[in-house]
Amino acid sequence: MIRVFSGIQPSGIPTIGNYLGAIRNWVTLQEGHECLFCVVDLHAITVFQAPETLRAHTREMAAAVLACGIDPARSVLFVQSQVSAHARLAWIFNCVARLGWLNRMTQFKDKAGRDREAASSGLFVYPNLMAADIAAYHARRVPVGDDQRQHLELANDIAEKFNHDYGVDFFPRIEPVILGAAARVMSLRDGTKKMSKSDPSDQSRISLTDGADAIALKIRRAKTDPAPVPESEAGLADRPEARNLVGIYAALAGSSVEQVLAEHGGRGWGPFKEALAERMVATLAPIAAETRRWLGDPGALDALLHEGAIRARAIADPIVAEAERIVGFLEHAAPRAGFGPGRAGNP
Ligand code: AQP
Repeated sequence: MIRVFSGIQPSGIPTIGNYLGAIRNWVTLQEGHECLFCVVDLHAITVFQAPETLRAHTREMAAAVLACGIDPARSVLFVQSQVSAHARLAWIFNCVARLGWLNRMTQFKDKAGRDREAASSGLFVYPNLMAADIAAYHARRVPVGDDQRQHLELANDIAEKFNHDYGVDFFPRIEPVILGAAARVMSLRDGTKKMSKSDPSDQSRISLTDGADAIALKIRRAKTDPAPVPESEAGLADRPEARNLVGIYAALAGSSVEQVLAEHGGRGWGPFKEALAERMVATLAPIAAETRRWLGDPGALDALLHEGAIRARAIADPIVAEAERIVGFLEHAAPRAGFGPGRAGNP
């Protein structure tokens, strides 16, 4: 079975962008693939997170992913910091990737903003950690939103350079899986900017836990232009906000943009937004209820994540140990009897 890996940062409550661009495709890929899904907290701290908030968001993200339909009996769901192989391989990849490659990454430029000198060095090498996340499992398919395409190209460059520098054929090429009409959902306030869970404006996004009233209000206030809903796709040219709302509708309805425009074209945005909000509530209400149910039992959630980390380690540890051997590191010592935290004088 082909192995699939994907991750999501616990940097806030997941948005409808995360759902339509990534998580919904994860659910489909469970059929016929061996899947690993990871809450990537090491990535989240590339931008400061208050510790208690990070812990809460990590559980909320895991609960939301389960609520969306990830089945822990079929897929491995775990938290990145609980599997040390990610950080070990990321260091090796920091030494393989070239600064020039990282300088071309548009996400760093977007996230660092104008004051790049103040960004963390972790944010700059974020793509190397992402490459390590995937390579540590020899995963071949990675379902992501369109915004991650550039990082996945870089991950292939890193794997290829590792293989070339060390004269091996160890890390396989990976294939991005970018699916659907809403592979890039844009902000409700600015159709040229990606919808993000960490955007300072709550009005810019629909969160998976938003209730019916909040959804209706945010959609009603979503930016549009004065022209009505167009009757064909050509009428969406140079209208980023209109394209975004129609794209979200199509993704939720499981239809094409042309079909949506055939149904709604020529009408005003008022009735269109009402229909869009209705579809969104129908999709998100069961997800929000199931997320709350998981969050009501944090013990069960933590146990499920620990079990996931054990299963993930069983795959990643031998692969990363082999990468370390290829690089020239000495083998890890097996634990010796009598040594360990229980004995005075030993760490
Ligand atoms: N707006 C989006 N449209 C479609 N897909 C999206 N994804 C994110 N935003 C959109 C996809 O969701 C997956 C998880 O993303 P992530 O949490 O690892 O990081 P991100 O891409 O930086 O997502 P956010 O929501 O913008 O997080 P913050 O605010 O923390 O930066 C990825 O597959 C991504 O493509």
